[in-house]
Formats: sequence, structure tokens, C-alpha cells
Amino acid sequence: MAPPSADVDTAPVSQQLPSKLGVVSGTAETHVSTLTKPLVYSGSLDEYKSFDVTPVIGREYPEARLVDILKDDAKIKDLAIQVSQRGVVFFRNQGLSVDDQKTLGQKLGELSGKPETSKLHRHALSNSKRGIAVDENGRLDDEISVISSEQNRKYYKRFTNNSKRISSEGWHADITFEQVPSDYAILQIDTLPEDTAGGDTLWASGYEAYDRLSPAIQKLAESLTATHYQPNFVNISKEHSLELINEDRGSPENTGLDFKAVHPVIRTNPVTGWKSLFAAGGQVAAGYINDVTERESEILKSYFLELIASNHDLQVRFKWNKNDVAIWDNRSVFHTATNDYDGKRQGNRVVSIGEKPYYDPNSADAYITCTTSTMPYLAHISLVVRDYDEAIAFYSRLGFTVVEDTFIPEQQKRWVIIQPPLPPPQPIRTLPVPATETPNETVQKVPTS
Ligand SMILES: O=C(O)CCC(=O)C(=O)O
Ligand SMILES: [Fe+2]
Repeated sequence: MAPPSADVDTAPVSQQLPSKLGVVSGTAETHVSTLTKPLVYSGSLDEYKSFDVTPVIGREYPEARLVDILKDDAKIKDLAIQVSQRGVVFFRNQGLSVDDQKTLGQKLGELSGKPETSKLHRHALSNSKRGIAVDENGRLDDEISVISSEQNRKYYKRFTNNSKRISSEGWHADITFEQVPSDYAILQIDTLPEDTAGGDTLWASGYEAYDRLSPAIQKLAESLTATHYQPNFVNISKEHSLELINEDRGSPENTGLDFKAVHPVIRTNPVTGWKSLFAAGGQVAAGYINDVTERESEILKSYFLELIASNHDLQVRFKWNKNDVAIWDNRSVFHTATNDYDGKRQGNRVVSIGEKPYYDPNSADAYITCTTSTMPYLAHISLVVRDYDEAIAFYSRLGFTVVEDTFIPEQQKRWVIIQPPLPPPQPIRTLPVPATETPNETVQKVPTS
């Protein structure tokens, strides 16, 4: 691994102002989202029963059928928005066919603005060459990565029985070593270990992890990029004499056997417009934060991993039944498998390629967007009047009282505040107000000009 260096003269991402979502000024407009603003959910999925699995992350549709949603592009688009907002969405007992799973994977991205050149990912290692059938007819398909306990135990040390040292090492987002990585992933588990619990999957919110950074560290992180690196595939291919897919892995840019890519540490999700921590977990374990010292890189990586692994209140844990489906947004959540069972567990995963990751300084903090998208309370209303005294007389007849009437000499203006006769209306709010804040300024302002 090339060590990070404080001497490398690279302009921080935040200094390269985007002119359109994902377009950095002066660069070619390739592999960028076609969206010019975040998408708004239309409500088309409200006909299905659903619930938030935790306040921060995860929604479950316990009864909806994905084959029905697939018939309606408006619903697929709304599903993409739900997945991007909630991070991961669960559907029970689907039995989705391979073709339907692939169509859904491609359409989720297409209908939410992914570039035309982005298709479904072909995994360099977990592809048809490993000879695992994706259906009961023995079909082999490069656009499905089979998630197989047997394959994991064969190739990855982390999945061997004696490897449960620090399981938080498993947190990752999929295929971020690609130049153009994933937007959405769909996993359907069809085989579970018999007569035993185990094999749950956990997801953690990158939006919330970003939000837990102090403003000063947020600013620092927003100015940084990271090198994502996955050396395992080449090592495994040498050790087991395996051929890897080395070209066009779902985007013309996803080529070669480097498995190394530079992406912003904080990433904007074009569908929500929210900022998310992106450089954390397995994808940067062998990589590094750029433009800082090696030690600083290690400290930052370890703190970012701690944020997602140690905060159980930004995680959701899913217990699979046969043919359950999870759909997640690889731009804004991390996930990890749980290696706590001995039997066979298997499923099909479709990974869609999205846009080239970017950071837009004008994008929003998910917490602020979610908590202020409705007005917390109303303090003042300005009224335009012809004459102050005439207006005061009029509103006095209606029972208003004057609470302030001052002349501001610097502005040569009169400042008049009147209050309605009734007890102050209850503030309209969606959040508890800190104890120091008094929410009863329900006065009316008469304009000062
Ligand atoms: O096996 C699991 O639970 C998740 C595996 C995984 O990382 C994936 O499907 O991307
Ligand atoms: Fe994964």
C-alpha cells in the first residue's frame, strides 16, 4: 500500500464546486447522476403496510410483493427513494426470480437518475466462473453474485470457524474499489442453516454516522478523499488459481485488476441530497485517507469504523427467513454478515452500478432535513400596512395589544409588534425544544417600512 502523504498536492474535493449533481467543474460529464435535485417520494407505496424497523434506519414491507411493484415504474422509483432515505428496506417471503431481481436492480438506479453507462455489476471473483448455479435449473449468470457460506469459508479467512476475533471487521459497503461503484444492492437469501439461529445481517447508517461528527471534524472530513482498496481478490486468485473478470464490470470504467479507487470521504447521495460518511470499514481497511500522515489516516479510519460499529442506535439487524429480500443503498449505508453458524446459507445478490461518487458542499445533513422539513413553530408574521397608527387602531379594535413600538434612528424606521388577544397559540413543532429556548414569541410584527 502506498502510504498517505501530507505532501501530495491535491485540491480538496470541497474546493471543486459542482455545477450539477455529481459534476465537478471542469470535468467531463460522464458517469454522473442525471438528477439536478433530490427526488421526492410520491406516496405510491403507501397502499402497502410498512413500518420503520428503527427510528434511524430500515423499513419493512411485511406483505408487499416485489413482482407487483415491478409492474409500475412509479412504484419502483418510490422504492428507490425509500431505500435511499431509510438506508435498507426489507420484504418478506418473495421468491423473486433471477430475471425479476436483475430487472429491479437495473430499474431502481435507472429511474432514480443513474448514468446511462451504469448497468449491473459483474463481480471480479463471485461470478459464474465459480460454477455456483443461481437457480434450480443450473443457470450461471455473471450479473448475480452468489452469497454462499461454503464459498466464503473456502476463500475468506474471516469466515473460517476460528476467525471470530473482532467481528466489526466485517462492516463494509459493496464494491467501493470500483471507479464507479454501486447505488443499490438486492439480496435474496434462499437457503438458511437448518434448525439453528444465526446468519443475521446488520446495516448501519452513513448519514447518521456523518451527523455524529462535530462540525469541525465534518468540515475536515468533507475536504478529504480516501483510497479504497481490495487486495484480497488478486491474492485469492493466485492462491486458488482462479480467473478474475477484469473488464467492464457494469461500467466501462470498472476495468483492470487494481481494485483501487479514490472517492470523497463524505459523499452526497443524489437521490436524497444528504451527506453520508463513505470512507469507513472494510473498503478502506487496506486503503487510506489521502493527503494526511499515515498515523492520521489510521486514527481517522479507526474513528470512522468505531462510529458505525459501536453505535447500535444507528444500526438495524435483520433476521432472515427463506426468500426474504433486503434492498440497500451502498452509497449511504454499511453492512456486515454474521459468521455465527455452521450450516449452509446461500442467496443471490444483484449489485447495480450507480454514479461516480461526489461531494456537493451544498448538500444537506439528513438530520437537519428530517427534523426541520416541517415548521417547528411560528414566531412572527410581517404585515405590510399603509400607515402605522391606522394599523394599530385597526388591530386594537380586534383586541390586539401593542407589545413594542420603537423608532430605530439608524434605519429611520418604526418597529411595531402587536400580539393577538387570545392565549398564545400553541407552537407547531416536531421536535422538543431545548430547555433554554422559550417558544412563546407568538407576536405579530407590523412592518417597519
Ligand atoms: O451474507 C450476508 O448477510 C451479506 C453479505 C454481503 O456482504 C452482501 O450481500 O453484500
Ligand atoms: Fe456486502
